Amino acid sequence: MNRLRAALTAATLLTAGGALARAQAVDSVPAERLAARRWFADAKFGLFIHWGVYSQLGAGEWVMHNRKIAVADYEWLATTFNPAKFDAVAWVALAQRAGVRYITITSRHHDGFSMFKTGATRYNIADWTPFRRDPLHELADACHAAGIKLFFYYSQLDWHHPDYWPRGGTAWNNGRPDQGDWSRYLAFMNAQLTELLTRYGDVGGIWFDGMWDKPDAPWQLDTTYGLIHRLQPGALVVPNHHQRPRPGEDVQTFEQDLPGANSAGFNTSYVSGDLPLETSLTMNGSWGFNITDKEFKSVRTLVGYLVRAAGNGANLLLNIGPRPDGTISPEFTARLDSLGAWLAVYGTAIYGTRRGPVSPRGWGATTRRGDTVFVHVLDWPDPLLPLPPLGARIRTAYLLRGRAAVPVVETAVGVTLAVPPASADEPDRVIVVVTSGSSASNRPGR
Ligand code: FHN
Repeated sequence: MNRLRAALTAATLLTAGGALARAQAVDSVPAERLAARRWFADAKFGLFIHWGVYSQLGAGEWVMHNRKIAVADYEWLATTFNPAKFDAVAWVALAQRAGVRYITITSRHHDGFSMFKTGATRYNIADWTPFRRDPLHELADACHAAGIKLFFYYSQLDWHHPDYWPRGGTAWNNGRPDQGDWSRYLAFMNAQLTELLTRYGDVGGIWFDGMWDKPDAPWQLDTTYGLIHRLQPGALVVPNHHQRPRPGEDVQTFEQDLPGANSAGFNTSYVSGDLPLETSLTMNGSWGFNITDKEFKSVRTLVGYLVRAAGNGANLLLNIGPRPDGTISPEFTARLDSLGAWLAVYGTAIYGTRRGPVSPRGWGATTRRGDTVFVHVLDWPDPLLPLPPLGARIRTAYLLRGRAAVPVVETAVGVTLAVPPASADEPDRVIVVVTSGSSASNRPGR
């Protein structure tokens, strides 16, 4: 409690004092955070969870905005939220079966409703709803017991808080007063972040979203990032602002796109060469629970994303939208179980790897660990696969599944591998190529 009080005082001071805030600016990165970045780059697979009051309407997490729901009506909706079947241990058991190394869950989305007990507002799940429990606390306990890291998604954009003023690009007339105090809003956010970083044990990091709603507002990021890194020196700042990374940020994350791609229309083409990378992806077309969205990606497609993310040096943060009663629909659980079964066999070619010597191609991708290169053949109809030189002589090559030797022809201009025929039960034919040495770096993102 003393730790919390001290931290809250520090948060207030930091918010008030620009000079002190600048002194806290993160220019040099301490060893603990560098180690956390390496851990993150090794992890490769995370589970994203979008869950909140909006889940009740079964129309995604933007339903308040999309249906232009007034604050007063949404507040009433929140009083009925009672996810009695929520079972943190079961959620984490599913995550373990899937083979994810971390979970990132919405602590507060754009609707402004806090999914944790907070002293900063009564508009939170423990004080506002009949549920009364703090699901994030239960989830944190279950994650710690299972050795899975927990990250908190935190929306900077808020459709409910009166002090989110002036409003941003997504605003509509929802019954809030046309006035507010921005510095009070920043203090509110910093107080909540302080709670998240002092009451839930070790936290993997904070995953920010929504700054794009007011890109030019004085967000005082140095203050907030400094606060996070001071409270938990190993916690990572993951900003989903779709821009080039700034000082104090630890991961470059891309939404619905692999690093550098921009099919979603808002990702930057800049890809950091120093920071770990991440791609967040919906399993169907929605983040929050959407009862009519049945456009689920196949297991083969999801394996392809995981492999291509790793081939780009990135993690895959794969999303589920649990139901309002706390259960998880079978479309999600079945796919996660299948990915876990796939990783049980092929995980060595994913976890702890960096991107390989051949950048991702139409046929697949390469990853590497030390002197071993993993050639992931996702889509190639022919029995021979030509590659550019791998940067070191080849000592041996074999199939990951079954260990059968793979014939290789190595010349001055490249390498040709014999590829086994494609089969329905093997979305990724992985060839393990052991080379005579590697000068490849183990840096995150590389
Ligand atoms: O608006 C959000 C959206 O609801 C969701 O949370 C995704 C997750 O990457 N991010 C935002 C859009 O950038």
